[in-house]
Amino acid sequence: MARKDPTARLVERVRLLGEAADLCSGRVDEAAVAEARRVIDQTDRRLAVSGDATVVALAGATGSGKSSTFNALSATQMATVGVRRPTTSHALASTWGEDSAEELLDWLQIPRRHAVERDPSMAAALDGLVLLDLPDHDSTEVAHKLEVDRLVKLVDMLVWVVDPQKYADAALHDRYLKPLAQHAEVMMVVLNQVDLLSPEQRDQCLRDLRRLLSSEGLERVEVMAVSAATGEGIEELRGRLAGRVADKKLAARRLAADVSAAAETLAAASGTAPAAPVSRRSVDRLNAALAEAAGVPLVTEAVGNAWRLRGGLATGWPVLAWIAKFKPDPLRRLRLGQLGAGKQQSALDAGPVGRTSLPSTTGVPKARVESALRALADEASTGLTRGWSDAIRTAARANSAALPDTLDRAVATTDLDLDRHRGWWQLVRVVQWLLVAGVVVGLAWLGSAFVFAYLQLPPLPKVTWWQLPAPTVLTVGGVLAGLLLAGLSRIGVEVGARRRAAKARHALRAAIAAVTRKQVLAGVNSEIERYEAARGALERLR
Ligand SMILES: Nc1nc2c(ncn2[C@@H]2O[C@H](COP(=O)(O)OP(=O)(O)OP(=O)(O)O)[C@@H](O)[C@H]2O)c(=O)[nH]1
Ligand SMILES: [Mg+2]
Repeated sequence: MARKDPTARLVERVRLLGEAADLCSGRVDEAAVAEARRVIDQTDRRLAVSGDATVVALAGATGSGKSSTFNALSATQMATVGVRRPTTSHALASTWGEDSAEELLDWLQIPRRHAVERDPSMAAALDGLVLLDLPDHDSTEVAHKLEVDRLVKLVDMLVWVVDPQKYADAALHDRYLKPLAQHAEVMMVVLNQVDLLSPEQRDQCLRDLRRLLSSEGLERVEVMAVSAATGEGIEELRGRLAGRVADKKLAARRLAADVSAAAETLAAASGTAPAAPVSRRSVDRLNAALAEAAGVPLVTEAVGNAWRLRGGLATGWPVLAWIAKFKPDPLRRLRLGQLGAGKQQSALDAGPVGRTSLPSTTGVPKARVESALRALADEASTGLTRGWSDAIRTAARANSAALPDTLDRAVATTDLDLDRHRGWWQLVRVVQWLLVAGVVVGLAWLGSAFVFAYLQLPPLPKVTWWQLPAPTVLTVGGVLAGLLLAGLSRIGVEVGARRRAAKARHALRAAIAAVTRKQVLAGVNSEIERYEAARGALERLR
């Protein structure tokens, strides 16, 4: 309902208060939240229909004189008063006051409307009144009844217009009055056409009507006698309506005050200090503690050592390198990346990832994680009220039970990038084996020369390279070159090992930072955002 008046503001304020109450729920003193909700509920109910306009409907049986009363009250001939029954088939509206009730009437779906010129006798007393002339509720026309039933639920006040013949009609009492007994405060019964009665008959009639209403639990309903034809009692009826209009305006003002008070209470309970975002330092500290707890130093060392071992095996002098075969591979021992097994899986995806054999987090690293978590939560909740800081602490630790497993999974699924950068190992290996072959050929050659000499056979033809005998060059040179190549390769492997270790550390740290973001920071930040949203809403309400 967007009437361009203080009501629209009130509606917006109620919305903000509702938003704040929802956000504060569970984080702030429940009494303050409950009070805000109570005020919202009450205001909503009052505002739902009409803001601070007062919608009064004239309802009743056909021919009771609703349209005549409507005309009398609005001093117009807007409504058709007919002899043929029923006469009125669509609701009709008259509005009083400066504020446009267009949207309200659109919402009520009443296309026929009329703005009443200011009534000099009442001055501004009726400003805000929206008077409806309804069709008859006991109509032979089903549509009339539906229209009445629809509007009865929406209006602020119902004025039941009855006539001396049909005031006790069961259709009215059983279908409307009795079921609406809870709403006695917002109903009125007007006995019309009293000009047709003698004073005694009138008293008799009113007494009877009151008795009937009392028997239905409606003793508090106002009863009046009027005559739309002569104008008797109309002024008094207007006076009563003016009273209702004033009540509603007063109520709207009081509601506005209630909303402010509830907002104030909620703001005090929730806190007004801005929340500090989590600092880079706290996050770094937590990441470092988690990296240690997850065994990142252990893994990076193993990466370096595994590279050295594997590089040594591939590029070392084959005659000696086989000894290294008996050394266990440090990464396989941790059940981590094997060369050639590049894995790219998110640490948070559930999936069959075997646990690593890294030692589980206990003792000092665990205590360090705890304290880093606590420091981060403390920092994020500085200056906040108890409920909010508790919520932030809870959020920071929400996933801490699963944290060791999540971290282990993060480590296990990090691509340690051990597949690349080792093409040259194969080349060196081929050269090494060629050199070994050279040595074997040299040795065989020397051996056969020795056997030939021993058996005094003619010597083998002499081949010399660089003025040295070829078999000697092959044998000694092969060994020396193999050892030299192994030595040079070792330098290359060492450089690679350091680079791999550094890269693995980097990748593992990134994986752990992702775990921190999802498992810790997301919860903390959403709590901070929630606090800020509540604070923003309450700030705007002040
Ligand atoms: N004598 C007398 N006749 C009245 C009075 N009020 C209304 N009437 C007459 O009663 C008849 C019905 O009046 P309406 O105002 O059309 O009644 P209604 O309740 O609007 O009827 P529907 O539109 O059919 O539901 C008309 O002939 C009016 O002239 C009154 O106070 N005194
Ligand atoms: Mg009518």
